[in-house]
Amino acid sequence: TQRLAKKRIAVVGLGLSGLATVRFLLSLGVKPVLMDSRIKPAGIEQIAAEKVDGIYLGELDANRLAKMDMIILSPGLSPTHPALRFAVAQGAELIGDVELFARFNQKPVIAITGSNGKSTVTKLVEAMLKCSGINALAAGNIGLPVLEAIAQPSVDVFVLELSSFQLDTTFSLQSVASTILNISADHLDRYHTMSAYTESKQRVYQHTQLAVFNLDDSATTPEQTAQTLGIKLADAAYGVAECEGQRCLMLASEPLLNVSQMTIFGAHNEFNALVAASLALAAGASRTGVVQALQQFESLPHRCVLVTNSNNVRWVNDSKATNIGATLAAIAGLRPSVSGNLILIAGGDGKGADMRELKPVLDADVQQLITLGQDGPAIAELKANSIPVKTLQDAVKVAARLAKPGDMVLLSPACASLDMFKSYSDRGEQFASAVKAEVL
Ligand code: UMA
Ligand code: ADP
Repeated sequence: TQRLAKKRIAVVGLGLSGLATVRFLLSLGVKPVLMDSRIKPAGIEQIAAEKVDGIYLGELDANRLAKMDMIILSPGLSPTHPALRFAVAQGAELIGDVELFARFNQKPVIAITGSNGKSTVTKLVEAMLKCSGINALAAGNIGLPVLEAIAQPSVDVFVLELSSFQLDTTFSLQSVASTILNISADHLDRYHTMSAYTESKQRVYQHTQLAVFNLDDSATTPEQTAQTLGIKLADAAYGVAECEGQRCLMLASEPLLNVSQMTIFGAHNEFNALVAASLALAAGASRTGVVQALQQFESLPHRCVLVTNSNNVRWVNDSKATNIGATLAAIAGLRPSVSGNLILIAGGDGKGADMRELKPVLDADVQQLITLGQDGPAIAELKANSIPVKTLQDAVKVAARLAKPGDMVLLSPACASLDMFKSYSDRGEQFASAVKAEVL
């Protein structure tokens, strides 16, 4: 704290994590300079101007930044911004909120990253630890800023969901166990190449005692040396195997529970459950606690959730599928349960991904495609007779007209929502309302 108090510190970005960083620094008696590239960031009124060392809004000022000893950057801003690069070249230290957390935290950490499944695994690990009598708290990209979490009393273990943006500015985070669940194209508007994106994710293994990885996805294999545990559904040691006629989750070659007893479904969720169990056990969970959590866990909102079954047509909201990998997983997980047609609603902001990756699955598993949003046309051209629409409400109307008993209508956009909606949850809620208005 004393060392921090002597430094000139700027908090850049005043969103959720930036505001939590400011509050944390103020609680230590440190007065930071605040900056945001937006003229009017929401939440700015929460800060009393007299408590900080100045608030500067609008275009980032390179000269002001260059005067700083330390810059604490929000994940939504790229460290490659020219003003930040200039300041770093002049000697400023650039870190993120997770790095500051790491420097102050004394509790065990489980760290989770990957292109898809992060939130599900994070909440599962938290639940498994809680069911084992360990007071776990999920934080990070999942929504609770790490520097808000650090102030919570009587936490035994932090379960951190980390985005690649957060990992880019994290250097010394120690963890009891960590994982990269999978890597598929995402955020290419910021990373430009898959190797840069993969490198960012690999940082999660830097100071970990156990690296849990996906044997079916070589990009997740730890490059750093640590104790490792590879997971693969087709493996009888850590995977899914037949026992007494039932499909069972296996951990260390011992059956854990029947897959049918889990509340979440689909191959991707069986994998998520195995990774979560391995991480939780490393942090002290009991097998009984792990099983109990898997039997009780409720699927997170907007991830393959049934909105309604009306006239034997199931309407499913998977608005959280903000990249191609998530949509492929949803279709692979759900298609086997659909006796009729699968009607897919997709499109939005593709974040620079190559939509052609969807083509084989659109050909094989999707009977009718409805597209919307900025990158809707790039998806529409992959399938004959696809129907472009202007709004999500129109998409629902078209789907309602086409759907017959036995069909499923799936909103799984493979794209971010920000071109048309406030967030993926706003998109999911609008979908659910439109469905209810149309069919109920
Ligand atoms: N922004 C500016 N100028 C600034 C600062 C931010 O234009 O000076 C914009 C960003 O480009 C972005 C938005 O404001 O569009 C929010 O950015 P932020 O860095 O202020 O974000 P926070 O509100 O602090 O929320 C962040 C994470 N957001 C991002 O990484 C973009 C949240 O993850 C996370 O829950 C929160 O910290 C708490 O740790 C959200 C997210 O979308 C869910 N994450 C991405 C994802 O999951 O794909 C990475
Ligand atoms: P994240 O936090 O990484 O975005 P979520 O758990 O919120 O992950 O799930 C996001 C989307 O990814 C959902 O649409 C879900 O169906 C899909 N998904 C979940 N787990 C996996 C996985 N292991 N592999 C691929 N897709 C997944």
